[in-house]
Amino acid sequence: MRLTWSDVTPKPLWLSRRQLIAGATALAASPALAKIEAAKSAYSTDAEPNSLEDITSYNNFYEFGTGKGDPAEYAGGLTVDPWSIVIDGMVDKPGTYDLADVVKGQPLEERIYRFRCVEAWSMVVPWIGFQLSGLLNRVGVQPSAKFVAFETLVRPEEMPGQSSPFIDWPYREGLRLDEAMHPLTILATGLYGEAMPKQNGAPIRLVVPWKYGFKSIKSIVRISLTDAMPQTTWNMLQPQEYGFYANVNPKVDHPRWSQASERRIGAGLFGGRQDTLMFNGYEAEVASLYAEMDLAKDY
Ligand SMILES: Nc1nc2c(c(=O)[nH]1)N[C@H]1C(S)=C(S)[C@@H](COP(=O)(O)O)O[C@H]1N2
Ligand SMILES: [Mo]
Repeated sequence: MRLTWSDVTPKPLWLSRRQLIAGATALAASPALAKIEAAKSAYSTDAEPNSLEDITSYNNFYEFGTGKGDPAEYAGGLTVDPWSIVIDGMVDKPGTYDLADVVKGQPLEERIYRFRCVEAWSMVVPWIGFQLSGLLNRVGVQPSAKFVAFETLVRPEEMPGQSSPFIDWPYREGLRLDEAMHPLTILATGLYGEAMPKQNGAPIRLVVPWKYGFKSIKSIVRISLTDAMPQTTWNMLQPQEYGFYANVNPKVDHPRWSQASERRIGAGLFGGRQDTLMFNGYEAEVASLYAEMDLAKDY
């Protein structure tokens, strides 16, 4: 039997100290914080999840600034309700879907996944979400479609980082269709059994656990089916350093640093370094997707 975070982690360990002290009454009083009921998944790792504090205080979300603490500091002002997603391109049922409609009928699962950033740090996150394939099947992917493109919200009034032209907003990502349909690929609407924290990409974000973290685009407002490889934010910025595929690969170094090992956030100053695994440890599940490719070339 697989264990969920609540089985393995006493609540005081994953609730941050700050929340325990300042938020105990607010937490108990808020009906919005009702636990999301989700089934356990065979795709979960047995590794110990990071604390809620780690997961919500050390973030990359450039819409709120480039510092690891900026998302936690500035994302609180983001309006996530109402929220809708445009689904367009090569689909049978294009349209603007309310978030409730996107999620409707999709079985929510807890997926405890390893998460590996291209910057060589990593975490283990107990996501709540559903398979992207479920949504794509519902809207009907046409035979001509070969890729899925994603875009994040553009709302500079609420996203202070968007006043910087460093990135050509919106933040963009993309997957090949078979990658998008893979059962490990999820749209996550929460973590630790509750709605997605804003700094982690509320109200809905992609999670592709065998790829570097930048592929897992946050706060999605558009999903487009297309026959051409989509433009993706980091590839547009630095094509020599960040490819379209961005599969975690300890044997293909970033031009400026090694990818052979990673620092597990929260694991302590000396104990936190560990070997990076091929496809972030999901090789058995996904290697067949890339059988024909030279992974050093198609990085
Ligand atoms: N829209 C958007 N999505 C994004 C990013 C971003 O800056 N903007 N950063 C990416 C990077 S580099 C990483 S490592 C992960 C971080 O996710 P986390 O903060 O939930 O750990 O989000 C990814 N998704
Ligand atoms: Mo990242």
